[in-house]
Amino acid sequence: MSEELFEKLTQAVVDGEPEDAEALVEQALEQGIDPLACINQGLMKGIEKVGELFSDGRYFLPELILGATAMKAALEVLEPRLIGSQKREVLGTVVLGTVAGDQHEIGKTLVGTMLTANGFQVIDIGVDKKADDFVAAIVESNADIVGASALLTTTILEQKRLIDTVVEAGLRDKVKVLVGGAPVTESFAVEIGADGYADDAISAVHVARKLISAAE
Ligand code: B1M
Repeated sequence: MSEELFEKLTQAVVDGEPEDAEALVEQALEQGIDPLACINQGLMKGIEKVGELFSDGRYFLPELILGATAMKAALEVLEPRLIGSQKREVLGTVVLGTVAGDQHEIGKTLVGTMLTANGFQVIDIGVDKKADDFVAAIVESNADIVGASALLTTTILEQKRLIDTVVEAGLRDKVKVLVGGAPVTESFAVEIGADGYADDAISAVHVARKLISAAE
């Protein structure tokens, strides 16, 4: 039963149908299906397919935008369920954003949701943010971790620029740097001097926890 629903969810993203995607996740939640399973087994497959069709030249920018709109509509329904309502001890503060020149927000937002759900206070500064914007938010919030997302091979070097700017601001001993995004790899993270790398939202939580306990 849930397999069929996940397939429909995948298709709603591929077809760029936000209303269908929203209705399907509402149906899934009513049936007690795990919100994370809706993301991993339904929505992610859909957006990956959209990316493939775009790479193959069968989809163009409008279809890419529609696919993302459908995914975002479904995620907005799921997010409150992921976060829950109980008050917890705050594990640490994370400034999170997508780097300059990069408009991709879905993965960054999902990372923020999972961090929030797991006890972090997340200051989401949005997309297309310069290194200076991250640094200003770190200073303002006294953050423990800064997280930078990058989805384009042309923007991943902004993560290095962020680290350089954090060093120049004299904050490198105070804040840990976490990087991620589809083209980012563990070896790239090591090469630019980041403290942590995560390939998905769940591992971002594990890495953030390790970074906090290493700093204590
Ligand atoms: Co664009 N796009 N896009 N796009 N887009 C990609 C990234 C691409 C791979 C598609 C393709 O060609 N197959 C390609 C990049 C190629 C490259 O660089 N080598 C691409 C391109 C080319 C472009 C444009 C240049 C297209 C154009 O204009 N001609 C343009 C660039 C705009 C810009 O940013 N300046 C563009 C635009 C867009 C839209 C705006 C239309 C839309 C984004 C809408 C939005 O976010 N509001 C979009 C989309 C949707 C995609 C794809 C299809 C999906 C991205 C996504 O949301 N994935 C993408 C193809 C793909 O990735 N398969 C593609 C779902 C999301 C949950 O996964 O973001 O990977 P992801 O996040 C994961 C992990 O990476 C990780 O955890 C997340 C959850 O598991 N993670 C972190 C992410 N950030 C992290 C941070 C961390 C830790 C983990 O710590 C801080």
